[in-house]
This record gives sequence, structure tokens and C-alpha cells, in this order.
Amino acid sequence: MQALEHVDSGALAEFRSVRDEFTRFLMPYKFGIHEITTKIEILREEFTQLGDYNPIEHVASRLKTPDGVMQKMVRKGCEPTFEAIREAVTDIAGVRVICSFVSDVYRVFELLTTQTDVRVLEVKDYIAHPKDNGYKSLHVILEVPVFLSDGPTPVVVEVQFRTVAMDFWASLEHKIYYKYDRAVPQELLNGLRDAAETASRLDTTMEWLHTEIRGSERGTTIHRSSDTLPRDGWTVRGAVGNAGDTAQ
Ligand code: 0O2
Repeated sequence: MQALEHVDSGALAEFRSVRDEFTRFLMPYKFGIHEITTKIEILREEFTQLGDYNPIEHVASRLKTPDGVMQKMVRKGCEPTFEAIREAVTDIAGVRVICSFVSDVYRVFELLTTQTDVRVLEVKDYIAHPKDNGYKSLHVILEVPVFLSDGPTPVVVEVQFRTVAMDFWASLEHKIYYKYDRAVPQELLNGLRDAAETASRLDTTMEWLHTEIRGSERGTTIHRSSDTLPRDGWTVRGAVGNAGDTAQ
């Protein structure tokens, strides 16, 4: 605080004003995250209360930091204006839905995106078409209204749906990518591709086993844990009502 006394007061006021503007810019995205996570938690609780099989393992979310937004703005070569950023950076608000099996991923995706106040802007199916490195997930960019004091504001949120195995792979790949500052040795890249194939086979086998068990245990509830730890800056929601998530 003492150090600030030596800073030119005009420059400080300008700095504070930019900071406040950024906070105002990010606020609807934070509420957009709440809207989507609430929708997912409602589905999840409905499944649980009905004593039915719950396809949602856990939900995580993150709001990009101002620094993260600016990095993406530079990477996308967009103008340094809030309007341009709003248009070009579609993952300022991010929600990740981790499901038990691949069929659950598509089922929960369908349940969310067919809700009447949700508008789908873009779908990227990296499960049907995995990335070269082995990355799998179902991404959807959607728009949801957030009701502020001056009326409804449409907010863009990126939702990633994946299985536990896909999530496990992606979080390790993310760590490796950053540890080697994007220059990952070929040996590790090969290992990651192998691991992606193994994870994919695990998904197939586990889903088959699950279908077999369901077939012979109709009417019984299958309980599964939802205590997977948060990774790479995303905050996991294990129960309804957790809030406040910020990461790059
Ligand atoms: P973070 O830390 O999750 O925020 P975009 O830049 O989003 O317009 P892109 O890259 O085509 O264009 O978008 P895409 O493919 O939908 O990917 C966006 C997000 O998906 C990433 O966000 C990651 O969260 C995740 N993702 C995509 N590809 C990979 C991958 O190969 N490995 C891992 N681990 N995650 C991936 P950020 O902003 O990169 O990161």
C-alpha cells in the first residue's frame, strides 16, 4: 500500500478503472457458469432422488482470469476491446461435466442442450473425431440468459463433456504439456497416444460390463463415488451449491 503512494495518482486511477471494467466484463460469465452448473446439478439430483442410476460423476468449472483472457485474445489476434473479446473468446466461462460412460456423455449433452433457454452455437465432437494427440471430449459452445438488474444478458459458456477415463488422460496431458512448455519429447507424446488408446478401450469395456450388470440388476441403484480431486485449475462441484471458481 505504501509503494502505491509513490505512483502517479492519474495512472493509478486509470489502472483501477481498467481493473473495474474487467471485473464488470467477467461478472456475467461467472453467472453463466452458475446457470449451467445449476442445470447439471438439478439433473444430477433428480437422478439421485429418483433412486435411478446417476450418469454424472462430477462437475467442474472455471472462469478465465483477466490474464488468461488477454493471452487468448493475443493468440486469436483479436482487437483489445471487450466487444471483440466477447465475440472471439468463447471459453471465458467453462464448465466440465464428467460422466461415467460414453453413452452418458451424449445423454447428458442432449438433456442440457435441449432445454428451451439454452442456445447451441457450436459443437466439437472430439470423441467421434479425437485430436491427433489422442484428446477426447465433447465440446459445446452455448448461450444462456443471465437475468441481471437491467434485464436478461445472453452469456456464452463452453461445456466439455467427457468420461472419467478421458478426464484422467486430459489432466495428465495438460500437466505434461505445461511442464515441458509445449515442447514435449516424442517419447512422451507416443506414450500419451498409447495411454489414450488404453483409456478408450477401458471406456468400451467398462460400458459393456455396466450394461451387463444393469441387465441383471434391474431396479437396483448403483452408487458410485464422486470424490475425484480437482485438477488443472478447475474447481470440482461434488454437491449442489459450491461456488466461486477462478483460474486461467
Ligand atoms: P483451459 O486451461 O482448459 O482453459 P479456442 O482456442 O478454444 O477457440 P480450440 O483450441 O480449437 O480453440 O478450442 P477447443 O478445441 O474447443 O479447446 C478448448 C479447450 O479444450 C482447452 O482450453 C482445453 O480445456 C481443452 N482441450 C482442447 N484440446 C486439448 C488437448 O489436446 N489436451 C487437453 N488436456 N485439453 C484440451 P484451454 O484454454 O486450452 O485450456
